[in-house]
Amino acid sequence: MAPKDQQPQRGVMEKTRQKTTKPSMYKVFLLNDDYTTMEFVVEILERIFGKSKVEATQVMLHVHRNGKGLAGIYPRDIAETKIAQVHSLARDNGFPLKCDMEKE
Ligand code: TYC
Repeated sequence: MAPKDQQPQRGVMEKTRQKTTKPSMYKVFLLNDDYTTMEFVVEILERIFGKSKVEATQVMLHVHRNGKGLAGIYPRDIAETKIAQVHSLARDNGFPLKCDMEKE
């Protein structure tokens, strides 16, 4: 038998292990179109994405001018739910507003 100080230690956790993993995050983008009103897009950004009126207006104008803009960054299931809410509200109001998501 090897001397005690050369034997492997048993039952001792040497390092604390990270048990949790961070969820992958997804960017949700609003897409421009020619028919959805600016007011409706601002309302969506306030109601669904929690933006202030000022922020919502800035994002809406960015989308209007550049074709696409960031509405928020969320874990996958929350991003998917927000997109479904936007599409449903847009459809109900007769607007073709679309959004999509992309892994961060
Ligand atoms: N381009 C639209 C208009 O001129 C406004 C708009 C902005 C539509 C952002 C969609 O995601 C959008 N009425």
